[in-house]
Amino acid sequence: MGFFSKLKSGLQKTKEAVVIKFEEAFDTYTKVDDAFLEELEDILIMGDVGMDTAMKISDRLRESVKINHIDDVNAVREEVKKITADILNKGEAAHRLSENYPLVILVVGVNGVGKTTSIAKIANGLKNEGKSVQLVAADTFRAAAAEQLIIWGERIGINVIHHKEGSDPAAVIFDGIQSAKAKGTDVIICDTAGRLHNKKNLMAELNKMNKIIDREFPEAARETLLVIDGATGQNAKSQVKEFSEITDLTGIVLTKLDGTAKGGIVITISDEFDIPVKYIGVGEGVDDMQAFVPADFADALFDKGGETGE
Ligand SMILES: Nc1nc2c(ncn2[C@@H]2O[C@H](COP(=O)(O)OP(=O)(O)O)[C@@H](O)[C@H]2O)c(=O)[nH]1
Ligand SMILES: [Mg+2]
Repeated sequence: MGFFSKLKSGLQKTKEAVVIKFEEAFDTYTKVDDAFLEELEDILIMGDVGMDTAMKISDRLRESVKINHIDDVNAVREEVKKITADILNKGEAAHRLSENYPLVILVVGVNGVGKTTSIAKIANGLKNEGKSVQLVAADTFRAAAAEQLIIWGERIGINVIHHKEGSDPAAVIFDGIQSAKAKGTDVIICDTAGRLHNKKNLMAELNKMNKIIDREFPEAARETLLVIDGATGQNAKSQVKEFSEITDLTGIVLTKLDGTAKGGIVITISDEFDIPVKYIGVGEGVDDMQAFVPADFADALFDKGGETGE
C-alpha cells in the first residue's frame, strides 16, 4: 500500500464519521449558499473537530467563498482542505525531527497512549534512513515496561539500555548517554513513565532526566515528544495542556487514529497549541507510523470517497 492510501485507510473511521456526511452535503446541495455552509459547519462540529476550531474553519470558508466567488460545491472541498492544512501547518521544518546529531529524544505521555510502540516505530524508521539508534528504558516504574521495549529492540535490531525495576530513570539515561557517546550513536530515544496523577513527582523526574542530559551531553540536539491517544478525543487537549506545564514539548505524536472516528482532534490540537504534530500512529505494526505532513493529512481526511483507492 502506498503512503497516501495507507494514510487514508488509517483515517477510515474518521472519514466515515465526518467525510461521508460531507459527501452527502456535496450531493444534496447544488449551490454554495448559507444553508450549505451551515450544514458543513454542523458536520465539523459533530465530528470531533471541536466547536471553536470548527467555527474558525467555517468562518474562513465563508470569507473565501465571498472573496473568491466560489459557486461550485466541489470547489468548497478544495477550500476546506486548504484551510485545514493551513491550521495544521506550523512551518515546513517544524513537523520533522531535528536533523542535528547527536539527538536525544525524550518521549513522554500518560500510560497506555502508545509511547513504547511509537518509540519502536520511530526508531525503526530512523534506522531505515541509515541512522544509528540507541533506546533507553527510562520507564522503570514497571518491569513490564522495560521488557516491552527490549522485545521491540530485538525485533527491530536496536540496542536497549535498561536497569532493574524501580531504579532511577535518570541513571538509565546516564548509561544510555555514555553508551551512545562511546559508539558515536546518532539518536538516543528515551522511554519514560507517564504518571500524570502524580504531577509533582513526574515533573521532578523529568527535570532530573533533563539535567543529566544537559550535563552529560550538552552538545546533543534535543526533542521532547508528547504521545497522545487520538481515540481520547477532546480529552487529549487536557493532556497537552498538563504536559506542556511540566516540560517544554517540541512535538506531538498522535496515536491510534486507525481505531477512532475522532481524528478531527488533530485539527483542534494544532489550532489550540503552538506545538507541531510530528507523527501519527495508524496501527500497531512497526510500519504503522507516518511522518505528519499537514497538506497530506488534510487531503487524506477530506478526499472524496470512503474507500482507500488502491
Ligand atoms: N491501533 C493502534 N494501536 C496502537 C497504536 N499505538 C499503540 N497502540 C497500542 O496501544 C497499546 C499501548 O501501547 P504502549 O506503547 O504500550 O503504550 P505506553 O504505555 O504509552 O508505552 C498497545 O497495545 C499498542 O499496540 C496505534 O497507532 N494504533
Ligand atoms: Mg510503555
